Amino acid sequence: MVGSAITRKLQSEGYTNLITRTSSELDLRNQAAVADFFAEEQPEYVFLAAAKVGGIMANNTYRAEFLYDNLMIESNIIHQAYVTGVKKLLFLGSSCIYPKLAPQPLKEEYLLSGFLEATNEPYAIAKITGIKLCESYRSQYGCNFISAMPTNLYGPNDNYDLQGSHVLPALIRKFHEAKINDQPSVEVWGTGSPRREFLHADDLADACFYLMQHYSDESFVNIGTGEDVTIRELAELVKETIGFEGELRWNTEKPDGTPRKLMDVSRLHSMGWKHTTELKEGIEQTYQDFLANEVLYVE
Ligand code: GFB
Repeated sequence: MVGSAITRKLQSEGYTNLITRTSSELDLRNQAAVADFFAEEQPEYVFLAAAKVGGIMANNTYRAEFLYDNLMIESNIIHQAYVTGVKKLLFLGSSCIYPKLAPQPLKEEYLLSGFLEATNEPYAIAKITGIKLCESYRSQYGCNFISAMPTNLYGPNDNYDLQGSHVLPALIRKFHEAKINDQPSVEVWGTGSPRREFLHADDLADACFYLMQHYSDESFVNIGTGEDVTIRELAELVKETIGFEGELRWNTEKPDGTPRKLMDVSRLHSMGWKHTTELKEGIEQTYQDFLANEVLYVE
């Protein structure tokens, strides 16, 4: 989802010499394969969006994979970017790097000030390592490697697998299927009280492009909207957008995860960047994209 959004953004800005690989073409966990790729292609600018990602259940179930895959991907790419003299690299982390009970909104300086949320601790540790790799290659070797921490994302090419996905695509699929199958209710996980912030992938891509052009400091930067909703409010919004008229059934056997993770985006705003797609409009667009690609997304 993020890689394709960044590619669309670069193409719309007129860039043509884009070097991309799918995971089946290049296994980024393989050190030798990544070294060969960098030596051969010699990229000048690197957007490091590749990662093993998923929603709360995937993170909590595949804990070893979320740690190992992400550590390998980041280490291989960041090291080879240094070896081959990449001019600039942008590493993308996640809002789950912050302590579970950090004050809200989350300021960049709260990193490593408390315990992490248990359901995604391995993923968070890998993403914190990515930040530290960028900082360390900058301080030891003078590499222009920067990091950005996006909030929860959604948009075209999201993962709609109900066990592995994040909440927004899961709700789109569930309400859509319940509507067309005339089901009386939809199961929603947890209590509905956690709060989450959602950013459209195209806004994220725009922010990444902006940072690549305008930002070259050591400290990482939050990317978000600065606004959040409860999962209950989100579910009502998706339900209304799709036009499902049945009930919500809250399954409290499923985890809530962290109670809130609202980004403090004042650093990014002070640099002159702000998101453009509001949540309601973004959900409408994403539902249209889901309808157009349903066969592809839920096969
Ligand atoms: O999006 P999500 O899976 O991840 O879940 P996190 C957000 C909230 O939505 C949780 C609830 O409170 C879920 O219990 N929820 C309700 C659902 N219904 C559903 C459903 O059908 N599917 C899903 N998936 N959730 C992830 C982290 O945390 O966020 C990652 O695990 C990463 O590490 C990512 O940081 C951005 O927001 O809780």
